[in-house]
Amino acid sequence: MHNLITLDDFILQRPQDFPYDVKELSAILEGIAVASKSVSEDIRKAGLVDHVLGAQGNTNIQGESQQKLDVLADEAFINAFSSSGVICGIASEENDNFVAFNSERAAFGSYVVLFDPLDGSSNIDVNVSIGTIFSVYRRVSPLGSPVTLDDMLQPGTEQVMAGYVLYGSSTMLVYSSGNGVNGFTLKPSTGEFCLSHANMRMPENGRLYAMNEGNIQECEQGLVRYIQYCQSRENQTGMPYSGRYIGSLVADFHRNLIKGGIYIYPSVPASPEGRLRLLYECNPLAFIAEQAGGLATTGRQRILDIVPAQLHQRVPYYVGSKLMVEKAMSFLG
Ligand code: AHM
Ligand code: MG
Repeated sequence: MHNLITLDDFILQRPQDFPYDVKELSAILEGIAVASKSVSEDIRKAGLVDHVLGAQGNTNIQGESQQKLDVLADEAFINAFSSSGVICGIASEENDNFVAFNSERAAFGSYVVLFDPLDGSSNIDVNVSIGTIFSVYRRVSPLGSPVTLDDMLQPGTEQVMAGYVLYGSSTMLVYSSGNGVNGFTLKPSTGEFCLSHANMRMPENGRLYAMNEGNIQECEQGLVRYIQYCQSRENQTGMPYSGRYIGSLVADFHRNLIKGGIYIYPSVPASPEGRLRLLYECNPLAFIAEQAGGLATTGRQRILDIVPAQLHQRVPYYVGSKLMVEKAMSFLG
């Protein structure tokens, strides 16, 4: 292992990758790195200590049972963001409302961060990969004033940075500030994220599809026919595609980013708008997908063009290799 480039060095070597002050970008990523290392450590010792595994005993605003680790991760990221000096407020999947940071320094911060502190909660207790997803915007309210809901409800096209941390067999941070996608692996011996996946590109086509097929009989006919197409010899490979569903969006997305594939969470009767949240999950991964040459849509509309109406809004989600998403959309009509 020679000449590893750390995340800090990488940012400073490429100021042109960020349209605003690169020191601000650095401060935000530093917060993400610090919080994700602490979450990663908690995950690695889950099962050995009492405070990590299991349910917290609360439900979040979406009626989902919160896991202890959801809450620990939420607190770790909020602490890191509130002390960054450049972030004036956040919204998180685990909090009912957005949070304004009240210190004088934070009030003059130019950015808001929207995030899912721990995605794939149902996988926490069974030692399967989980992740953190984040999305960064410039505030639209005046500097020095309290952050507003309008700062949070911006379309995904306004993101200035987005990314995710995958707590997998290694811990990885993948982000884009609008000039390509780069991935960093946490080096356990030094505790630093080091460049491991430079200029990530999503293959234009693939032969992996990921969806919860337990729902297939309840899905619209176009999607049923697309899944049949994936399973047939009629597709471009002449062989059935492979189904791969981890049930952790970050892990399913990351695999498809590297190998090519499509991830689908459609409208189903129990969740007519799908399950995934536009602001915390769909927009940031759509930004990464597009920056890597992929596509993200509701099946009918580009995700990044949606003007959000609510913090916890959900949307159907088709994301992955460009030709696969286009093909799926052609079945939906
Ligand atoms: P979460 O943020 O509460 O963990 O929910 C999002 C997760 C995704 O990671 C995953 O792809 C999906 O929900 C799984 O849902 P299902 O169990 O319905 O397949
Ligand atoms: Mg989630």
